[in-house]
Amino acid sequence: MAKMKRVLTVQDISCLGKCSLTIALPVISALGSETVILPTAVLSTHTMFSGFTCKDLSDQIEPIAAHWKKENVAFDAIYTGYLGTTAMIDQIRNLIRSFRTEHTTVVIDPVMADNGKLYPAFDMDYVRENAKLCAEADLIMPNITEAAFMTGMEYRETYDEGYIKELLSALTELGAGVTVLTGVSLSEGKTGVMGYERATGSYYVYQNRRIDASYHGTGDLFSSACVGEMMKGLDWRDAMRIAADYTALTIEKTLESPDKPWYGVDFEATIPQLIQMK
Ligand code: PXL
Repeated sequence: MAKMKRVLTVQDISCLGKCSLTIALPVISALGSETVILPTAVLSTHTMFSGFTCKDLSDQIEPIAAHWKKENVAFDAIYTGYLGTTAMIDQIRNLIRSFRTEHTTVVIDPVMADNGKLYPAFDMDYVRENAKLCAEADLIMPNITEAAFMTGMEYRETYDEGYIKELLSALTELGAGVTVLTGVSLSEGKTGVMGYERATGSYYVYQNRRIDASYHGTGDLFSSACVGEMMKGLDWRDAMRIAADYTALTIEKTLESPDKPWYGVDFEATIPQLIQMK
């Protein structure tokens, strides 16, 4: 049996709300990797609820990292998501530099915006810091809104492949070897991803059925599934394809739920299928 991979995922923990760590930990674990977590903040809920509490954990990052160093801990992947503050981004850059080896895959999902708007806690300083952080990554996976903010390009709701290629080219300038744009819809009734690999100059497009529903945490679900699949040894293109299929299936399953949860998807119900996906 191959040695188990170890992933460090760095994101907030929203106690209620099915996003960030409450998705990354079960999904990556289910795909067979040891999942080490580093919570950047503890929130009562994700930020789409009103009145959420938030305790920033920036004073914990360095002592935790120092302890891991003492224990000689190493990671096969470091995957970051929602971080919370510009100061936190700076700390996480140091953490990545301190723990990455030539065998570590660094995946950055610059979680900060969707549907043309920044999430409540963020401003343009946060955008600029995230754009700088992308230089540390082997692979980045922003959505179109995050890509537009980070590159200064116009955000468009209707677009063609030319616009997506321009965004990918501007994102590649941020420094990562592979850039994947999520939520890319290239024809009526379809949605998926489009990626670009700097080393080969090649594009990858995957389009799936588009389900007319918008759920919180689906970006985190997609990214976590990608990371988990890549740790199984899959090429990034296959990982994206499976993650897109899993996300679509999970949204469909959630729509069938009698509870109609508005705040998150029923990914727990589709984990058995994820494990079988090829
Ligand atoms: O799913 C992204 C996300 C993660 N963490 C928190 C959030 C959000 C999106 O709003 O609020 C706290």
